[in-house]
Amino acid sequence: MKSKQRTAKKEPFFLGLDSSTQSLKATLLDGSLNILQKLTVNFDTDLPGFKTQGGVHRGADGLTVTAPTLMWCAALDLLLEKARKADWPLGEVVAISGSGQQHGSVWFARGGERLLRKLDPRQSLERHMAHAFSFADSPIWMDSSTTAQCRALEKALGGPQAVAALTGSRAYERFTGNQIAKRFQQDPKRYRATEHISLVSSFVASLLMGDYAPIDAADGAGMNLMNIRSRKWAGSALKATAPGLAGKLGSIVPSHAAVGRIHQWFVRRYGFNKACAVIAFSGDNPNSLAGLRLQKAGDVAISLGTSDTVFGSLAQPRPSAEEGHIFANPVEPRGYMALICYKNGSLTRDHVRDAVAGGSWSRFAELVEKAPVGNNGCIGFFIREPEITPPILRTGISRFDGEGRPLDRFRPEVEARAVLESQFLSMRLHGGNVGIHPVSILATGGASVDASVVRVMCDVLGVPVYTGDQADSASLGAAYRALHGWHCLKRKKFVPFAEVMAGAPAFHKAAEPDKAAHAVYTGILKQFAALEKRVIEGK
Ligand code: XUL
Repeated sequence: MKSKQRTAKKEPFFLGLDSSTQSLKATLLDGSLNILQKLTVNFDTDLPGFKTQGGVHRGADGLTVTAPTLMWCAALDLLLEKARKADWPLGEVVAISGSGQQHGSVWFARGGERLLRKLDPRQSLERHMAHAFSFADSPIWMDSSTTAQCRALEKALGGPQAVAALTGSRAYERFTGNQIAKRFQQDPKRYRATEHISLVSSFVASLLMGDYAPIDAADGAGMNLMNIRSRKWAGSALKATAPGLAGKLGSIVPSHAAVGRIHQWFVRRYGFNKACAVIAFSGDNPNSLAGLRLQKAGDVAISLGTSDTVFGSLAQPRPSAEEGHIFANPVEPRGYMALICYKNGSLTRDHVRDAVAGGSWSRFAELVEKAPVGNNGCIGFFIREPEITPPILRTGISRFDGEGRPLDRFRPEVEARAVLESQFLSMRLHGGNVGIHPVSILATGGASVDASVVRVMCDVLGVPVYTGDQADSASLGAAYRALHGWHCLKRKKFVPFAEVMAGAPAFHKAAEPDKAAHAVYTGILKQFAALEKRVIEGK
């Protein structure tokens, strides 16, 4: 830390927190967008008393997954303790924002608000909040125990597409509303004794400000309860979920809103400045969008990992019951973001690479080069894992020749090219279906360093591809949003995110599309969609 320089300039600092599944992280940023320091509390190893594995407890039914809420209180204390020991300039932090794993919920008992307001600096957060909750465990995004409640919501609102059109996604097991419906049905008495329900994001903000923090629109979109267009609670969804819910959820605010000032507890214990603003916390995916600076409609990231994820900003969403999610955009109050996820990502690409190229990426790239762009119309569907985009439950590889006739196998070079073309054609097709029309792509994740992967991605999608992994993008995005919210607060109006990000380091351009190759893929897309339909239907 350049402490001399700091004292001379009195530079403002910004703090981004990320309460994720396995850890609580912090990123310290200065006003010139430099990342100064990072810190992590790992739940399993730093807080072993809570006996979590990967930050969670799994139920005996194999479907229920929760986390102990008090662990998150203890983690915040420990993280700030580490920051103080590391001499972070907490007194000069002018704004804090944060990220929370999406969909998880925190259940406050009656009297919760009073406890928050009277946080006692002589006590740890864990001790002070020991009796604050009506349920000691928070259901989180890995929980898949609410299928019955999902079907009931869809039935009440007129089917999956109607739920998607209203809330941005069809009913999903992990979405908070369905988790709330389950708890109400299983334990109506405790539900009624619940004063307030927060998301993980708004919960951490509530601790910091010592009051119930509102839910922000971007994370609120992951509940199946918010009208995705008006960004207000959808009355029909609330009614179908549980009685008296509006009063337990509080209001929804834009993600850049300042929701309060830091509570005395943090001033007294850790030396924060009492003027430090708390900017609305949001979900991890919206924060990653901010961390990767996908700020204009058409800015898209493709993360190539165990699963592949496509997400980005868009102006005109097309919510779909079959594909992905539409959330409110965290940095553009009228905008949207979309997210689609594929189960078949790197493991599937690696499987084909192993089969045709003996495990070597360079040999695989040579094979891809050998086959013509568009593979003479040969198309394959590589379903190693049951796929969610689109839903294809039956695993296996389906191959077709240029006339749409099934084939048992492709030549190695055709097979190598087919797996890449198929994955990116699918992103073009299904991304387009929900309104993702890329203007530029940021490729991240392990496979984004492979030249043949980037080449095919670039030509199929037809826009420049940039690379540059941004580690801890959710925590960094939270720090960026703290800075953004602070500028909006200071100037008493919405300031475009791009304006405050102007000095951020540029990403590296890795590929420009080849127009002729892109035209070949445009010509194939219809046939790809028709064959995919056959694979889904098992014909
Ligand atoms: C998104 C989702 C996960 C969680 C945890 O819908 O369930 O990405 O946000 O990371």
